[in-house]
Amino acid sequence: MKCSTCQAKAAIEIRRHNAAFCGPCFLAHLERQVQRTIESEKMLAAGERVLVAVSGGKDSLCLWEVLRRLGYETTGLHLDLGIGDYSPEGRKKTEAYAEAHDLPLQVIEVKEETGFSIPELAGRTRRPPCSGCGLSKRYLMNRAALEGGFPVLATGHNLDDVAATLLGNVLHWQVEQLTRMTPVRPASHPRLVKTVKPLIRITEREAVAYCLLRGTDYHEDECPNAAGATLLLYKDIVNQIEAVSPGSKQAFYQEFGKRVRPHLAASETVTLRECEACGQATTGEVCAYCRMMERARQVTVRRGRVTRTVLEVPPA
Ligand code: Q46
Ligand code: ZN
Repeated sequence: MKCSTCQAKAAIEIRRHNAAFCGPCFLAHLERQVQRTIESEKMLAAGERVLVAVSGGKDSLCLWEVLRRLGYETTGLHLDLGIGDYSPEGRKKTEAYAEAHDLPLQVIEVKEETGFSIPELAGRTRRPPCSGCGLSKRYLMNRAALEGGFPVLATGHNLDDVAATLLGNVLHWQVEQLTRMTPVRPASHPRLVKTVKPLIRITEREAVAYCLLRGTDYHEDECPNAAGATLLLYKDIVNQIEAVSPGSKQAFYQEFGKRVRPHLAASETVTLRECEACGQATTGEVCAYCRMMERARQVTVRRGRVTRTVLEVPPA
């Protein structure tokens, strides 16, 4: 198989584009794809400071490397979730990358910030780890971006992520979530930072190939809490369809954006206000994060026949 661009021996085939590339042409192709996404979706303006959420995995390090090469002024943001052996390794890879390229990096230790690691938070609130983790990540990343004066936060969600999420939301007709499935979430409130997903046209396999060809060392392990997640099942189903019908994955997500989402967005009428506890944007009086943390700090004390719920850990 030959490279579609230079006719050298191809290293990777991309069936949905009906193309194959040698190493250097693939790197240029992927960076071009990301730049086109950024421009067509108006994700980043020239000279804008970008906060990049980096876990240390293939997608986020691929994103950071591409943005760095495209000339954007980036700062990394790593959340140390305190998950067993998984978190230290991701943090190590992120710090090594930042140091190697002399890039600024902010690390937030969730336990230090909130009083609980993600597993402790799950135990305290009796919610699945991913539920508290997702909410904490969104909240802490938004707050870090606001406090650091960043106009935009970039995350490494790729085509596999968004196509699988779309399938899940369609299967259950989660209309509210479908409405929010946009490559760009604008800053619809002064306490919300614009978020963008520049890798939505890049698959997981391509992010891996990019990191390997660029020599970017990433954390290969998945979070232990991801095992058995329904999102993995949806990814598998989408990949099975893609294998027999190349291009379906991208078309599924892109056509949703063109044909369906505009109708949903038109009906979106959410009024945001400031959380009475923390000042972040919310639809109710107190935001979901503050309510979750309040629950985590409470313990139930039983004395004789009397049961009381008391605040055990003071607010951070
Ligand atoms: S890190 Fe957190 Fe993920 Fe681990 S606990 Fe779940 S949400 S799986 S992207
Ligand atoms: Zn709050």
